[in-house]
Amino acid sequence: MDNLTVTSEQVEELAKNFSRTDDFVRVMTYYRCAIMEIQTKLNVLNQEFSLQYDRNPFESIESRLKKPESIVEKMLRRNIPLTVEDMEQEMTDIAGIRVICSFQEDLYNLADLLVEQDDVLLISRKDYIANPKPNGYRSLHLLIDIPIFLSQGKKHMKVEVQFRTIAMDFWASVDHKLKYKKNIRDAEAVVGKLKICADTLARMDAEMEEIRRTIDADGEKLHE
Ligand code: 0O2
Repeated sequence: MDNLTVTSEQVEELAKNFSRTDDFVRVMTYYRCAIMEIQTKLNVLNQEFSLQYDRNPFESIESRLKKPESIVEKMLRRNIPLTVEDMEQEMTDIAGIRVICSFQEDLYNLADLLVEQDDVLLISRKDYIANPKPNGYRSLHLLIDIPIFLSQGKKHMKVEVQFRTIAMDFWASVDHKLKYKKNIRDAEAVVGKLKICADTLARMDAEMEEIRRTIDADGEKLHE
């Protein structure tokens, strides 16, 4: 079958069969366990950080496993053989975690503290905050290797962790809607406006960070 001409119905059918296999179900359970491991690490850091600095570094954590249709669609698009082994080897975003912070500084601190841990291996780091995408997308993406401990032994899993501020997340969720909407009148103008919003939100993040620093510094003086 020519991967370029596969219809959405065919993808759905292939995904249905692929996701029914025992191997697929087992591996997806492992990915779920890997998400739980990272979430626990982040929750521990959040608790400890709040003791030390009197605030929580993150507002919320979201997680998701990529849907079978999206997995199959991407594997076909990238000419990856449709096997569970190749999926584990080649796909890096099956397990995803999104950490939403109020402040940019906290987001970087949290990411550093996570990758410093003994059993966490950083595979790659994409800093779309320092280097935003041309459309204005900003986030810090870490691809992490984490072991999970099973009755049969240890297994290494890949998890993609995205760190964003609330403002970056707001922007990304609006941008995401644009991707799935067809027939938008003057899509070019919308893209342009979104870029302006991304820049405005980036300035706002910087100002909020400044306000937080002032509040923290004055708060310390009061306690002296
Ligand atoms: P979903 O539904 O969030 O999972 P790849 O992921 O391999 O196709 P690449 O370049 O390796 O491509 O990934 P990259 O740039 O690290 O980005 C992957 C994920 O980041 C996306 O996953 C989105 O979640 C997010 N992302 C990246 N660019 C944008 C953007 O311009 N707008 C928005 N809203 N999100 C973005 P998925 O699989 O596309 O989507």
